[in-house]
Order: sequence, then C-alpha cells, then structure tokens
Amino acid sequence: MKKLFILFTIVLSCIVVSCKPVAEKQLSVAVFIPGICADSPTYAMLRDGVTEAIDTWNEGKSLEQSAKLYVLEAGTNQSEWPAKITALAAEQKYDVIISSNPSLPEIVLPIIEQFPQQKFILMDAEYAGNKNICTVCYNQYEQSYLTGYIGGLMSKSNKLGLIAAQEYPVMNNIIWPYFEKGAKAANPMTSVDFRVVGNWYDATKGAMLADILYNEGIDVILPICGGASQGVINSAVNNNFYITWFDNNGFDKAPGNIISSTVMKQHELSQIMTTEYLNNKTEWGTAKMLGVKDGFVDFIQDDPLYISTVPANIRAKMAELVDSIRDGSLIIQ
Ligand code: RBF
Repeated sequence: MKKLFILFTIVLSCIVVSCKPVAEKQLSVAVFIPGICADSPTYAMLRDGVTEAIDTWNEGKSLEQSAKLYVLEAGTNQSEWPAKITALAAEQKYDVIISSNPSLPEIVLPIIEQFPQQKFILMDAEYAGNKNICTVCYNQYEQSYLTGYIGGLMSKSNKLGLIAAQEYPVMNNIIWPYFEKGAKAANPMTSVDFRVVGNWYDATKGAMLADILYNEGIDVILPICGGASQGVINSAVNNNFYITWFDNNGFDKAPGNIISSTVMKQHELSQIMTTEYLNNKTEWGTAKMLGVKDGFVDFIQDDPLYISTVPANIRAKMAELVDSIRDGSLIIQ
C-alpha cells in the first residue's frame, strides 16, 4: 500500500512538472513618466519602485525568462503626452504600461479602444470599471489635512500659502481645501493664500511667488510645483519662513525651514503593484485609495530635523492627530 502511494505521488508530480510551461512568457514593462523625474519625487519613486520589483523578479532567471523594463520620460509639455503614450501602446510590445498622474485615465481610455490588449497600471489616479486599467491613489484628504494642521500650529502670522504648479481637479477639490481645513482645525484664525506657477519647472517664478507671499505676511508655504519648489525653498531660506513638504521626506532640503514631510509611499506601492502584475495578481478594473491606516500615507515624526525644528508641544499634538487617523477615531473627508 505504501509503495503504491509512493508510486502514485511520483506519477502525479511528473504530470505536474510536465504541465508547467518550458519557459514562462518573457514579460515586458514600460514606465511612462508624465514629466521628468528630477525634482518630482512622485515620479522618481515610481521609477525606482518598478525597477526594484523587476530586478527582484529577474534574480536567478535566465535572460530569456527575465522581464524587460523600458522607462520613458515624456517631459513637461503636457500636450505631447497623449501622442507619446499612444506611440508606446502602438508598439504592442509592452504587456503593461505603468504610470502615475491623475490626468492619465482620461488619456488612456481612447488608447484602449484602439489597442484593446494594452494594460495600464496607473498610480496617483482613480478610475474603476475598465478591465484594462488598475488604479491606486493615496488618501490626499489625510495627506493635505495633516500638512495644513502643522502649518496652522506653526504659523505666527496665521497666514499660510500654497504654491501650486497648476490647477487640476485633485488640487482644487482635495489638496487645497483639505490643507485649509487642517490649518483651520489647528487654529481657526488661519487663512490660506493660493498661487499658481503655470508649469512644473520654473524655480525663478516659484521664488518670486514665495517672496510676494512672504511680503504679505505669510510665514508657512506648501509648494506643490515640481522643480519650481526649489525656488520656494530658496525664498524660505532667504526670508526665513517655514515650508511644509509633500510627497517624500524633504527635511534635509533646508534644515530648520522645513517643518514637516507628509509622504506618500509611492516607491513601496509601485514595487507592490509591479510584483502583483508579474505574478498575474493585478485586480483589473479596481480603484483603491490608500491612506494612513493602510501605511501608504505618513507624517514623518522620527527625523532628527523634525525633532530639532518643531517644538515638543506641537509634535505631541501632531502625534495625537496621526494616531487618531490611524486608529480610525478621526476620519478626514
Ligand atoms: N507632480 C510632480 O511632482 N511633478 C510633475 O511634473 C507633476 N505634473 C503633473 C501634471 C498634471 C497634469 C497633474 C494633474 C499633476 C501633476 N503632478 C506633478 C502632481 C501630482 O500628481 C500630485 O498631485 C502631487 O505630487 C501631490 O501629491
């Protein structure tokens, strides 16, 4: 009986082994950067997360079985993005195009009509119900509220500023209003002034707008303007006002001036989404929003520059706020 069982096991495992494909299909992944990686943490984190996932996947695999990666930086001219991403899909050699930007679902929908086999994983975007698209975005209600809250606590003039590269729905409906909401929750006297650079790269214009806001009495600014943010930082250092930083850890950009870093875990999430794709686990058609509770939005509290720049009583208030969002007792929306 025992021998029969062993024989049965051997035969079964032979069948299983012979059913396995001799060589897995070689996967090809394209990363489409709608802008440039330099000075745009969200894009650099996307590129690095996908690259890391592909490198890990390829470990120990033969060249024929390794996944291929191509990264395209589409540049800051937004009118060129549709043609550039269409050209990628038209090559019909990338199994998936991974990108990050809230404007992308609208851009890729007509491409899917034309190339129905093309799959898209879109980070920092929200679109449900299309089997070629999977989106994940960050809870920017929480991210913006936390940022506004510390701005409200730290401002002495009760005047905050937000310098945005451009207006877009997520900016106008979430980031700006929830930055303001957080600031007013910390201190009801706080007001927020909003200014627009007009592009994602002009640091001179960023500095000019920041100088103007500073001269109007504003002492805390949130820059969301890519390369133009460097100009806002320069103005903060020259005029000695505060900056609340968004997306990644920015404390070392201007020690003593940066009072917060409210981060999105885009590097980790890009890696996870890519690994899921490579393992055929992508949940096509879904749109997830991930926040503080899920561990994909965070307010950095352990950076030595946070501890040395922000007084202990304010850090305690921030810790309390983060905890209340994390344990679900406070829902921001
Ligand atoms: N964020 C960047 O950091 N760099 C960019 O070049 C950039 N370009 C954008 C272009 C468009 C059309 C839109 C809608 C957003 C862009 N963002 C960019 C903003 C990004 O998606 C996100 O809202 C911010 O990084 C805040 O998390």
